[in-house]
Amino acid sequence: MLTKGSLAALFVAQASAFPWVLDTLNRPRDYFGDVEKRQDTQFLPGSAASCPNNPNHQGAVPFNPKYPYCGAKNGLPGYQVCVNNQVPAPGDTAHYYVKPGKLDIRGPCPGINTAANHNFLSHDGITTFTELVDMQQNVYGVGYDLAVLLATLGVGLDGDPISGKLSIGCDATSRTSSGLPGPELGLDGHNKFEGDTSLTRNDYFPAGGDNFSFNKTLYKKMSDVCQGNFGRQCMTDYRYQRYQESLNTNPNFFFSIKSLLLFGAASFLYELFPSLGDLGTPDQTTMDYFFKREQLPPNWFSRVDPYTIPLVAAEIFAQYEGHPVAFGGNTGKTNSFVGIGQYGPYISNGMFSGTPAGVACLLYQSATGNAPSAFGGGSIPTANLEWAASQLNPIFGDSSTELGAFGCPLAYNSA
Ligand code: HEM
Ligand SMILES: *[C@@H]1O[C@H](CO)[C@@H](O)[C@H](O)[C@H]1NC(C)=O
Ligand SMILES: CC(=O)N[C@H]1CO[C@H](CO)[C@@H](O)[C@@H]1O
Repeated sequence: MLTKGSLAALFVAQASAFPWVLDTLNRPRDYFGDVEKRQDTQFLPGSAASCPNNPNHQGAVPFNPKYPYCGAKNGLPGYQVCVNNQVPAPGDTAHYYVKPGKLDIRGPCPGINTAANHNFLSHDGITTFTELVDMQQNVYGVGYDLAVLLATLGVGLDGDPISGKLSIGCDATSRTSSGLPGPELGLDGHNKFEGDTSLTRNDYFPAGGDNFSFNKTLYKKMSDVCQGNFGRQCMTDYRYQRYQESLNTNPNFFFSIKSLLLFGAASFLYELFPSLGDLGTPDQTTMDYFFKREQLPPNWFSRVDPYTIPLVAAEIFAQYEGHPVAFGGNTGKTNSFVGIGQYGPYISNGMFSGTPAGVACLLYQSATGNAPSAFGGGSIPTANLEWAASQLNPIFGDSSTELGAFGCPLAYNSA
């Protein structure tokens, strides 16, 4: 088991025995085993060849003033505080649950799949930046800042910033692309947004490329650990267990700064999924609705106070500090872990060494790619990263807000 203490010892030991261990930053991405080593990617799960195509693309249900939800439309900020917001609103039949068909794309994110099943996103699974920003606010009470960050990560890493389109699962480049070079893998794309040690999804390599399907066995394990309370403590413990499993069973395990997003996603179980969000109860029945049925529970209300970037950064920090783990990866064999040594003020001796503000800054860097390739940067086209910075710089650079006061160094900040 890697604990903070044993890891520090490991680093000291390795640093003397293998002086290269602490010098991973300038290594090519394939220094770690977990590169896109997909010999024949064409017919793998998630690939373009196996991706369903629904010719009947409808788009999300348009904004209707009769049912404003949290008031978000056209990708702009909604009310932010969202009182008495029942979703779907009684009578708003356009947002009632519709089971996905065989031609509809679904992917690794239960929050997004559920929203698509309720037509807050296009039901076929080809969505847009604007739909994502509106949906997160209106359905879940996500703050505008976090809604933009997550949508930017999705579209910037896995979609097309010019068309604004994103597949919520498999590679649907033929329908998302504006003509930019390169495939747009969708949310299934590995080590862009999706990564190893997910709560209920397999790691990529042991599963032959399917890291996005819901795995019932993992869900049962999580439920066994949580015992009806999917709160912060349980997420902290279960995420740690998942890390150890990946370390021990996945020769190509890779844990980058983007993996911090997985702690963020884990916080959604207790901050966003319960009726009334953080004021509600993260119980088994609620989780069954989101993970197994991908449907909003009956008589369900969104969170009231917005879930913002500072709040999610604090949750990520708290879970990480509960069981600190090293950044790095296995190098082609199980238990062959090599840590990433130093990174700015954020990572030292492979461990996160910053504050919640530092977490927020690393989230920013995950989206704008302002990070060395050993951290999972490097494979995203510059145009995408510049676009991401143009979306996020106004939010992270507004010094009148709590987030702006974190003073994250901004990328591509010529303005
Ligand atoms: C634009 C917004 C969003 C995008 C692009 C997005 C994308 C993703 C992706 C790619 C994953 C897979 C990560 C992995 O396991 O490797 C994921 C996981 C997850 N997402 Fe989202 N997400 C978004 C918003 C949300 C929201 C608003 C919620 C909750 C209301 C949510 C709940 C979750 C949960 C619980 C997981 C973990 C699933 C698991 O590990 O089994 N997401 N999301
Ligand atoms: C689900 O996860 C378990 C535990 O990692 C694994 O043994 C099993 O093969 C996975 N099931 C599928 C269908 O991939
Ligand atoms: C949970 C799940 O669907 N797992 C899949 C993992 O990937 C393998 C190989 O593609 C599939 O056979 C499994 O069904």
